[in-house]
Amino acid sequence: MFESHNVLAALKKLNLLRDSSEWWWPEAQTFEVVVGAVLTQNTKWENVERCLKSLKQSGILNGNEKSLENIANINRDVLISHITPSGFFNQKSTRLILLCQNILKDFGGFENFVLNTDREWLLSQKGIGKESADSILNYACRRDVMVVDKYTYRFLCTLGIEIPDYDELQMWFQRGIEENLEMVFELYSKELPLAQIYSRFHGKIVEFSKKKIKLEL
Ligand code: 39A
Repeated sequence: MFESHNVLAALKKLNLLRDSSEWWWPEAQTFEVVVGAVLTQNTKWENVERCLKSLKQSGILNGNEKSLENIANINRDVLISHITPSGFFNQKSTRLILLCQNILKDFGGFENFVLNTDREWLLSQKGIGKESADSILNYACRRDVMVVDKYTYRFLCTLGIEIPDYDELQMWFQRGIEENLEMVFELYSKELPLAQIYSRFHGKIVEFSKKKIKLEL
């Protein structure tokens, strides 16, 4: 039987992230991840990219603390006009505005949110499920959690392991890495932060799934 570090080793040989950023998710560790995590629910990433581009061109997302306030205070119809390509825009606009208002109310700003939020707080927000919560925790807040989305579930199924429960699937991926960290560091020839190993592992799985090729373990 194989473990998740064997899967990482096989994926790593394919150089799937050669055109990606260090943490795979564009603008990782910024507020943009929070917006992307909500918009990417039930849609293709390419649609999310169109929305993010539109939000940036209008100055609503502008790479600093103001972005959070901009969305917390935006007129809903204006937000909808930018996020229509992501689908479910009525729901997503309401949820994104409320999420940003609650971040401001409970944390005062994005920096404090990054340091002090947790999975429980995120899951208590309307429209934030485990996948979105973990995307925010890992890609925005650098926490040691691996996102296990539908790509991850289906990918592991193709390798003969079916784990339908989100938390169990996440545990399978994380345990194989955490219990074999020395081997994982050797793969990278250096000690990457665990959070970044998870970011890149998840990114590799998504990129691999888009290619529809077979993995040789
Ligand atoms: N499905 C996806 C993605 N595909 C992605 N990227 C490419 C960069 N992100 C960040 C999230 N979900």
